[in-house]
Amino acid sequence: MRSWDIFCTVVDNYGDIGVCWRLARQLALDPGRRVRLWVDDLASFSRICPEIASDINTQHNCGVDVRRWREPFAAAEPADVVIEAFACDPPANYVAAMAQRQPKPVWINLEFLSAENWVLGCHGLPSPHPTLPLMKYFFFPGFVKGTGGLLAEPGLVESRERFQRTAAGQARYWHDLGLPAPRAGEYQVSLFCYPNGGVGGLLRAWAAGSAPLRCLVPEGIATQALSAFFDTETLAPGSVLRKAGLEVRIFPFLGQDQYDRLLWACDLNLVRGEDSFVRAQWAARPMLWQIYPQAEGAHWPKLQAFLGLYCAGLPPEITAVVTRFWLAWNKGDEAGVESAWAEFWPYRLELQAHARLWSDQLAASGDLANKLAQFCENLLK
Ligand code: TRH
Repeated sequence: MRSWDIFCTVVDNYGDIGVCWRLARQLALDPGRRVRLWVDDLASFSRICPEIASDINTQHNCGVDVRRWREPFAAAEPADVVIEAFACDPPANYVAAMAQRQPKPVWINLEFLSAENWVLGCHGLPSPHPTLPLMKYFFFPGFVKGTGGLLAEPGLVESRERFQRTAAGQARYWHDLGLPAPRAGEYQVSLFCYPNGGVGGLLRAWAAGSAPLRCLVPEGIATQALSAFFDTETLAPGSVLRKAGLEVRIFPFLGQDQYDRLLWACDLNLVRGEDSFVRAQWAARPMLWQIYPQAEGAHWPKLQAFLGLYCAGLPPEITAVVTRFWLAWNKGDEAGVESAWAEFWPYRLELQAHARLWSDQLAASGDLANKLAQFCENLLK
């Protein structure tokens, strides 16, 4: 039996815990592993997994031993494998205990996702601790062979295929969300973004479109733009806003699995950050990504690097359209987004086919949890 400890600090938003929770759940599927997940913010955790109580120090869910990470950190026996997510620094007394342990734990820093080329040169590199007899390894997720891959639970592609093929399953899904089934010919779009000046441009384009479009928005997202466009302050879960062919529905934040299905059910997904971005790729549907904005524009090369990979299989004219749309969206350029939509959406069938090919390509290069487990097993030998 191998023990694993995963440490997660919630810096902001839901991506940190979103990634750690997926990883912990998948690792725990193997009966040969005992997985503990240390999280410093259970309130954020409970939003993506409503079964998690935000005021309990120790709880079990999906085979994972979930612990509240509090300082001062009470002594805990270090695990065989210790994962710190996104360089979050495990507690000092825990690290000291790791140094005492024989054999030493395998210590991994699970890094942020990037499509940049340098990742290939850094994935798997060791880094000795400055003062303790410990080695830490950098594990980089990625989109290509030679990286750590992307999180994908077993059976993901098959479940998605089944869901997208069966109208009854989708009808049940909409019903369970408390939403009417889509109207005939109506496009479904999910919208999850940071505050973005481009939202107004999209709403205008959608309302003016020749086909009906339903936009599904989690509570608290794009509130300013929605209030301004629909001239209302009333934006709560259950709100329905309408203008011409556009209908916007606000829904309560969903559990992670339900959110994944929303992405499967939509014709286009607007996603952000890291985890919803990855899930949109697994949804095999056209997408628009708002990257997490970083100081001094450090996110722009990351966005370009991803576009370079993602668009490699597309004809040049579609690449140009996708690039214009994604750049305008990430700049929050309202007029640019509105005009980019007009050239983007006519390519939806090509983009749909491409999204499926892209997902197949990702699936062929192996998933992160398995690659990570293999990497650690080799070090534990
Ligand atoms: O919430 P985010 O903006 O997280 C970000 C990024 O990860 C970023 O890289 C990181 O630096 C920053 O946090 C600290 O976006 P992300 O990554 O998509 O995470 C959102 C999570 O929330 C994801 O696991 C999906 C989940 N989610 C639900 O479970 N239900 C929902 O209704 C929605 C909208 C999202």
